[in-house]
Amino acid sequence: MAALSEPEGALLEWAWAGAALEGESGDTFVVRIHAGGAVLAVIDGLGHGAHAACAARRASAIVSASPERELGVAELFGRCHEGLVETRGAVMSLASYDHASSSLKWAGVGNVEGVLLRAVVAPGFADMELAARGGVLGFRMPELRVSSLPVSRRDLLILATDGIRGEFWREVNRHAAPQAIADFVLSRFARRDDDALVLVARYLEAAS
Ligand SMILES: [Mn+2]
Repeated sequence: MAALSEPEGALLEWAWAGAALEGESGDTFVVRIHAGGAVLAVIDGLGHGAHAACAARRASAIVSASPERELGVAELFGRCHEGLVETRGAVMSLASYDHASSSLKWAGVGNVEGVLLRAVVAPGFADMELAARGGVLGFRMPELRVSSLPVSRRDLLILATDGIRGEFWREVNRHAAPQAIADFVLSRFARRDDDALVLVARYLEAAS
């Protein structure tokens, strides 16, 4: 599907791939670059079809439209939970890069998988899987667990809904172009009994 990448000098290069089971996908994503960093989220509206898409769109609108000073990870989850009360509900994993400290905070509610694959694996810079909490935004908000990690140039973040089989990241070529990775993951690991979406972002911290 659509190829979207940021130009040279950007904080991130990123791409996504997705497929709907039928009609409109209940999976969606947000990439929001702002002055201090970037917020990325992948959202899966419960079930599939129009009601799932409606819930996912509402969460994505909240993350996209929140004022910049209110982009804290816990705040965003709280606002999505409140905003989704009248919907079918959604699960979400979200990562927030802070450019000044070269760090990333991430958290998940429900089963959107997140992995951080290091460009160079070193002490303190191991590959990481996001420890998401069980729950559904709009219905049951767990106590959020926000983790903070240092990030290095060219580290790769991948967020994928449960329409993608969970072991996908073990077979990814972490040095490939984001669109090539997204297309590979979708074509090889989509379960084909659910909507599927994968978002791939490489951190391009400005060389100093
Ligand atoms: Mn799903």
